Amino acid sequence: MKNKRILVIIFVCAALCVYAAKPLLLEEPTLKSVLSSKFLIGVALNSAQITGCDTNAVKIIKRHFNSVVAENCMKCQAIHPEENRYDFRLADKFVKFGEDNNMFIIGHCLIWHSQLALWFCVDKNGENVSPEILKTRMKNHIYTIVGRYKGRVKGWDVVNEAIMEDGSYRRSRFYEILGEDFIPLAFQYAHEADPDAELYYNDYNMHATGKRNAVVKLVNEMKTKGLRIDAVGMQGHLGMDYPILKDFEQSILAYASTGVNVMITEWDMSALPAVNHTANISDTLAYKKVLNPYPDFLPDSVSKRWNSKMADYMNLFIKYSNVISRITAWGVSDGDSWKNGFPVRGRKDYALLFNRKYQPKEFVKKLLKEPLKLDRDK
Ligand code: 9MR
Repeated sequence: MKNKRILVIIFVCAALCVYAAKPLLLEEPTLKSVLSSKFLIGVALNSAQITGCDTNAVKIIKRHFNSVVAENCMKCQAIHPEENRYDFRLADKFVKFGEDNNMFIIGHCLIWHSQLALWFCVDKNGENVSPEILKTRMKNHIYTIVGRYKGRVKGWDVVNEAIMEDGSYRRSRFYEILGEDFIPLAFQYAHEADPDAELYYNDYNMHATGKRNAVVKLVNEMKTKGLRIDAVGMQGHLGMDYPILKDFEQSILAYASTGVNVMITEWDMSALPAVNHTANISDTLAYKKVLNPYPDFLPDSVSKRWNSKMADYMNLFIKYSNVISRITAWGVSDGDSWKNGFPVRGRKDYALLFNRKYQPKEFVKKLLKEPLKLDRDK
């Protein structure tokens, strides 16, 4: 009898333990659970993820992120390859993916000199079209794409990479034909196409003083003209020794001073040394080693430094979460990163938040364990 009672007590205790442990398991921290009070945490999706082929990545995306951006499928070359032909197949799937998973969906990007369909700025003879024709083409392009996803895509990178580090305008065909006006015009068309959508200017090397001043001027001028601009996107393509954190911080403050939000878009950090194209190395093997120093794995010492630098940046973003409204990683796991082939084909990089086995990097693990208290681990 006594034994039976003990057995019952053990059974009840075990059941209670299982019951108590269950919610704990369910509530394991995720990036979005620890950061959602600070900012949106987003990720760029490639075609294997959008179509669901990369099931490991899809699990991570659904679990950790609450915002998505199209890495490539909304670029002009992909979505509008010919003047009278759009290809929405992948972009439609991308938007559906975001909606099905309750995510804040970002469209990237409407006007960009790169990945621009060949027809866009030229006539049959390859000569620049007139300002009027280019305006009409831009308007059709923006109205059609933004209009199609009206109310579903919540924010657009309207203009991408139009200003150089020294603050001058990039000599793109848009600039050649329309001068500085192409930027406000693009914002005007995007706003007309979806008055509720957020609109962003997005660029890289946004820590550079010349570019910083020019972008601040641009935003202020657009606001004076009464145009909608919601945020400046600072692409976060970082290296381990570049840029200087202080410069990046200065820029966050400068962009925020205009009254718009700041977004850290396209976040990644190359673990490889910067490529010095002028290096004079006569031995081919030595040259390959310099360009692709970690073809098998990232040594611990380098990995530690990488994690420490990424933690520094995450701490900076958290410090300014009153003005930073979104952080977006430019890919899920290291294998996805554009950095693997850049600037030299075939080199292996380790730039993202999850490794090639889809495991979180050390700084991410720490962040999940002790959110908002990332310490430097040198
Ligand atoms: O990551 C993107 C890569 O897959 C593409 O081949 C490349 C060209 O379209 O663009 C990469 O993304 C770029 C982004 O659209 C704009 N900022 C720079 C990014 C890295 O080149």
